[in-house]
Amino acid sequence: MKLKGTQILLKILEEEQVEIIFGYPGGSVLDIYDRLYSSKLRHILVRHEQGAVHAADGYARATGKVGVCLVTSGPGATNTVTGIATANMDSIPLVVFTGQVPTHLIGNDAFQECDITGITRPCTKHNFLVRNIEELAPTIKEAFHIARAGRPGPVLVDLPKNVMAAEIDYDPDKITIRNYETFHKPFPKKMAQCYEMLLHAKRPLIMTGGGVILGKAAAELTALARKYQIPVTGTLMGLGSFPGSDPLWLGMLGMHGTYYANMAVSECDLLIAVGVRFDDRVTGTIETFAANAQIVQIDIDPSSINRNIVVDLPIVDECRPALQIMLKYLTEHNYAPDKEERRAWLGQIAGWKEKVPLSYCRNSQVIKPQHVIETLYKITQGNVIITTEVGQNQMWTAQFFPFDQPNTFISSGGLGTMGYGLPAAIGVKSALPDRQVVDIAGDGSLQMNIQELATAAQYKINVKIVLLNNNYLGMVRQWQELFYEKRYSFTDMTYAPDFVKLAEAYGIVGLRATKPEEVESTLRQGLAIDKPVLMDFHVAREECVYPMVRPGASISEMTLDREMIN
Ligand SMILES: Cc1ncc(C[n+]2csc(CCOP(=O)(O)OP(=O)(O)O)c2C)c(N)n1
Repeated sequence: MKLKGTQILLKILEEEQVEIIFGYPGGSVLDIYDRLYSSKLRHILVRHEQGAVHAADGYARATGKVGVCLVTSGPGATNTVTGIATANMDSIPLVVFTGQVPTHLIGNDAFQECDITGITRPCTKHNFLVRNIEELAPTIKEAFHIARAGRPGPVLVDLPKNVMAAEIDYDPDKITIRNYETFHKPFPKKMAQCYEMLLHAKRPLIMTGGGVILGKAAAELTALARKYQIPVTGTLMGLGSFPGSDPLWLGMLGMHGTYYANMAVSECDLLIAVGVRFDDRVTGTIETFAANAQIVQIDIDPSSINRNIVVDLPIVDECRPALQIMLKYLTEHNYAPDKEERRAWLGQIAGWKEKVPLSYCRNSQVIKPQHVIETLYKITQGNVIITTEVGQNQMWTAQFFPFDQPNTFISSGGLGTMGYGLPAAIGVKSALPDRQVVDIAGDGSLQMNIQELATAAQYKINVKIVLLNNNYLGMVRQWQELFYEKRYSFTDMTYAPDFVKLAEAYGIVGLRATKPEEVESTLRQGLAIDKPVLMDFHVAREECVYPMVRPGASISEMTLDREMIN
């Protein structure tokens, strides 16, 4: 059957079971958009191409499927770069289709031409420029395969206009692509080593990361920890991979980790790190990180092993089968922790928890941002998917909202992209319309992609925005307070829109709370409305996120708030 390039693209999207395309049209993709006009594929028109990529990324994080977006050449393509880099840093599977000028004009500085494969080479898992119609179908298939396979990531496919207008015989059965699957053998020797290490460990600790969520290994990790009573800490990306309300959970470690998680890492004698890459925000000074421990690291990506932290036992495998094999091995070999030793270790951790719990001033006259987050948890009982922006709002969410399920905390970890949360929430909610989806935002970040309120309004994507409005670029202000003698250089955001009026201008609902006693009622009201709602909480302006590990310090050296120390 002879088909045009545009038809082949849409056919393969259907074959790949793509449910939603997030996109924005332009000259180079007009033919594709014309096909979409009469297609059953669902397309959501965003208001900025960065929003399209973050929405596809939110969709992918919430569903575990590949997120898809479509944009035009030149500025449309360059506007996707931040979104692509965000997904790349957090290993999120995306396929980003960009229009391109016709092949004979490539290299001519043609109108809206840009070398997007060159630009995105360092921030994609892989990218392609489709040079002729013969390459089109296998390239698109391969793009989806690469996005998913092994450690996932974003793949860009650049589609010149003339290639999409050309025709070719299309037979899906004849498409062959390279196989990128990695094959894993069980590692009996390594399991024996791990067993020995556990047998000798008096103070074991599990550290869980984003790889556990991406690798769908949360159940196995939880089983391992619970069966052998091993306490668990996690990275920002790992939140939700172990139940946040389980007593074995110590919260996040690292720069804004809990006192007890950071102390446990520093004092443990065995660290089993699963699906983590030991980011510098997590480790603090490398030399002193888990200095008393032997380290086991399980990761699908060999390049993550021994890159930042040298480990004693590397296991290169997908997290799920690796943990399954480990559980089986430990069961078959009747591993059981020494009861006294384990009681002593959990007791030591309980002591740290009691000495320095996460806390804040609870009888303040102004709204504390932590209070808003805790109240959100109380009202929803955690039955909500949270996206965040970047900065203090993100850290307080990580600290004060216990995530019990994987894929419910959706945040830009590696790149730390302000402006991520709103479009990501739109992506999540469009995939899972029956779930409550809340973007916890800072006023600076929210303004970076505020235009996406129109997308939410147009498609009735009823996301809720909980704006922790401190009229500052709060996290940067915090660093200026602590390290630059309160010289608040260009972080005051007092000149801001009236967010309630702005919400109304976009056709959504705006609510405001200015006093602590209004927090709960505002949240209840906002969550109950069947429309997108922006809730503007005027919070304590100069609140800081604590604990804080100063840059260059060990994670056991934390700056604490006086409120925290019992
Ligand atoms: C696109 C982008 N630009 C700059 C930064 C640097 N940065 C990190 S946190 C932050 C402040 C965020 O302010 P806001 O969104 O108001 O959140 P708050 O910290 O007050 O909760 C800035 C500017 C960033 N992470 N991303």
